[in-house]
Amino acid sequence: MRLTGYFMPTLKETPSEAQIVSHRLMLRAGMIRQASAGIYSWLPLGVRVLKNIERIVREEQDLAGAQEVLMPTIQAADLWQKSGRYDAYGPEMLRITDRHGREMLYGPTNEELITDIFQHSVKSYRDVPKMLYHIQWKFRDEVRPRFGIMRGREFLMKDNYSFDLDFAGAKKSYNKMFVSYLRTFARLGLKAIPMAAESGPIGGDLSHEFIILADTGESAVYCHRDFIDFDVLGQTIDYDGDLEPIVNHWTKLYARTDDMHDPAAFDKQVPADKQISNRGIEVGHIFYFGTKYSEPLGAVVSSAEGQPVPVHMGSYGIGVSRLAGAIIEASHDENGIIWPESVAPFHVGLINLKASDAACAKVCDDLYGKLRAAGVEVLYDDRDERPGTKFASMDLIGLPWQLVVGPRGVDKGVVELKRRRSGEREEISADAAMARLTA
Ligand code: 5CA
Repeated sequence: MRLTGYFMPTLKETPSEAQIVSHRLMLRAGMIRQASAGIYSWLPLGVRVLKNIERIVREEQDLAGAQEVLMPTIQAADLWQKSGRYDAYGPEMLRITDRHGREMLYGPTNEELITDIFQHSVKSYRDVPKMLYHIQWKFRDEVRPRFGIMRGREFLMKDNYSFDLDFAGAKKSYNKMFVSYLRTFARLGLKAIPMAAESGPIGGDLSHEFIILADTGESAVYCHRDFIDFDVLGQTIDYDGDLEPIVNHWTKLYARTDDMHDPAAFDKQVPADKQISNRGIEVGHIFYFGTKYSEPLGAVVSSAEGQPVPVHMGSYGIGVSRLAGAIIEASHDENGIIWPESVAPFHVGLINLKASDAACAKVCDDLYGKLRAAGVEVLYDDRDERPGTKFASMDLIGLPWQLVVGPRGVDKGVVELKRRRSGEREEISADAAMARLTA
């Protein structure tokens, strides 16, 4: 992509309405624009990041055996009346009336709808277990939408739902998602810590929140330092095997948010030099809630003995749009965003320091063509701007690599390759740079 033709409306000034760094940087980098309170438009750079996050979330859901569906954003009220949540959800639910006077709502979550889909088509114990997920926009009329897309009213969520014959089966599904979440967040460049949680309006009795440490987080968290030091991607996971030992390993280590925190237990279970108390951002939340929805909505299968049994369910959410902000909170410096490779909107930013110089333009055009031909995503700053402006925008948007071409280098037959994260620079030949970037 050439920057001269790209829609990336960056801001020089720090927007005064933004209180936290990720919100400021997302606005300044031209990733999002507010449409109304807690509701955002995603601009090209933001969409690229969102799609990358979605892709990783989807790959890991599929790997764990979940199947993708797509449910609508607008739901009829009747299922929610059956489950009892139509009233219980209160003013956070956006209620809509259609032209026939029918009560509808913009889904804040999908337990009712997925349970209804399931109960229509599944009758036998042979049809379970199943895990069905979608990635869809949600609406919650939050009292205090804030921090940009971090606590929005409209937001993108991955929500997965599991159906099993009994608790033992449901626990296996829960374990799959538990492990899958560790992997998903690690691939997004995050250390997300599973914390024992209360299940709130979703209901149920087994629940973990996945929380990343960040000073601007909304929850206070207390945990064992071992969570920070682990490498979950180093190990291959057999989702058909027994995941209980892995899950137990993590759930026995102390990790609690403030509402569940027990200072005496914390001191007893975690040596002082291993104690972490910080703030954190919730990026995922998993629940086992048994037959809470299957009973009222009639999701019943016949057991091997021919008895009708309501299925045991769980639901598993990831805040896909929130993650864009959470990743920035976890990875930035005073000059801007530092994207992990896996979600970066482009792999490399190509900077022509002197757009009016024919030799520079030739080297840049040539590199641009070769990089694209090799399948490397490249944003080419071909604008007629001062070098300082170009460096500043490239640092702001945080692509992993910067490839800088200037008249002095071109004379010597070299370009400069800079790593955004470390600031490390190298003068190398254009061919060597190509080799590096396509490796
Ligand atoms: N049905 C269950 C799980 S599928 C559920 O709705 N869980 S939740 O309420 O915990 O939401 C799942 C995830 O969505 C949260 O962990 C959080 O990362 C994200 N999320 C929740 N509310 C918002 C919001 N207002 N703005 C952005 N992300 C949100």
